[in-house]
Amino acid sequence: MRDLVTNLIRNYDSSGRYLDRDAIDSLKSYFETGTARVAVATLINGNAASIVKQASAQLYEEVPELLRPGGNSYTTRRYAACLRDLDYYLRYASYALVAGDTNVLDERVLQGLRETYNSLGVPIAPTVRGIEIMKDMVKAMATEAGIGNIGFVDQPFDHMNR
Ligand code: CYC
Repeated sequence: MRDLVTNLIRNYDSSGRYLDRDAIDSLKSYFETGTARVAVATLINGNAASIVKQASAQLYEEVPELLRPGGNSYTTRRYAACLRDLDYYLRYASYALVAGDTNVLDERVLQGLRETYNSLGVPIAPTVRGIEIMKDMVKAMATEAGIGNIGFVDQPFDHMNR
């Protein structure tokens, strides 16, 4: 697991360089957004259950066949697995937001996931849509809470949806 600062120091150290202009700029923008990152993580923590619930409701409204016989969320077991997956994506997105780095997502979430989904027949497109709905909800909540400059919120969600 790496955050923006450790990742940057590790890169500069491996080539024995002092922090240059690029490094300083990137550190500056990270620290400038630090308080807002923590504020967004706090918003997510306090509203995770309702974000997952509303996002899944919207997803199933948009793609109702998921819930019908033959759909990948049909049966309570699969329905529950889908809510759990959305919750994983949201929780790990909150870690990556604070870290300012997507490495935690690669290591803990995305590794091998496509293969798992393919082998279980979990459809990727609605999963991507679910993550996008959660992103939009988090951004709307952050804006409503008066957290300015929330451009950094996109990064972890978009990274999972690559
Ligand atoms: C299953 N989701 C799984 C499985 C894994 C993950 C490993 C297979 C094992 C299991 O059923 O628990 C995902 N596990 C993760 C992730 C992590 C992890 C991300 C990192 C922390 O440890 N089905 C739909 C929706 C979508 C969905 C589109 C939700 C958005 O229709 C998800 N994932 C879904 C479903 C299953 C699943 C239904 C069960 C599939 C099955 O067993 O048939």
